[in-house]
Amino acid sequence: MRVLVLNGPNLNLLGTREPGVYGTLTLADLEQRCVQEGQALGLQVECYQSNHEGALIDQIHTWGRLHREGTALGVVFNPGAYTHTSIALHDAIKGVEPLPVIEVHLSNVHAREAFRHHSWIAPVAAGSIVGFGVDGYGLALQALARRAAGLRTKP
Ligand code: CA2
Repeated sequence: MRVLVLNGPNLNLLGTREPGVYGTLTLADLEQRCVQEGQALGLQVECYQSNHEGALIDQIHTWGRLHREGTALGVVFNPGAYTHTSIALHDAIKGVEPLPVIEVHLSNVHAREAFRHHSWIAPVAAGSIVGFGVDGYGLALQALARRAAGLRTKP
């Protein structure tokens, strides 16, 4: 089954600045790890990054259709700063329910500036994983694989 790892604005700069906050791995390293961890879980991971809100919305719509057709499991999504501003992304995710979208943040947004504490994505996400760096993406892939296998522990 296909899974999309979707990264939003400025995440193409990973590994070049702010290593204390975001780590030293580049986006290419992160994506390679996701593909490998996906393989171990039996998932076909595809990766996409954009600095443009509309391009991210288009991906959500496409993967909503693939999920309806039964070929896609879900999306692991780090919306970057759009997390805190984008009602359009909130609406896009709501518009393709029941596509499971797992929100991931490298940093612990709740331990940072107040403007990072609110997420427009969290209320429409299947769940959120924050503060575990690149490991968070692997945890999200595991969560999708477990859902697919019917192993999810219900809240
Ligand atoms: O912690 C995360 O993953 C964030 O989504 C990262 C966003 C930030 O706006 C969110 O509040 C939390 C920022 C991504 C920018 O990444 C950079 C990486 C290296 C150098 C500069 C920016």
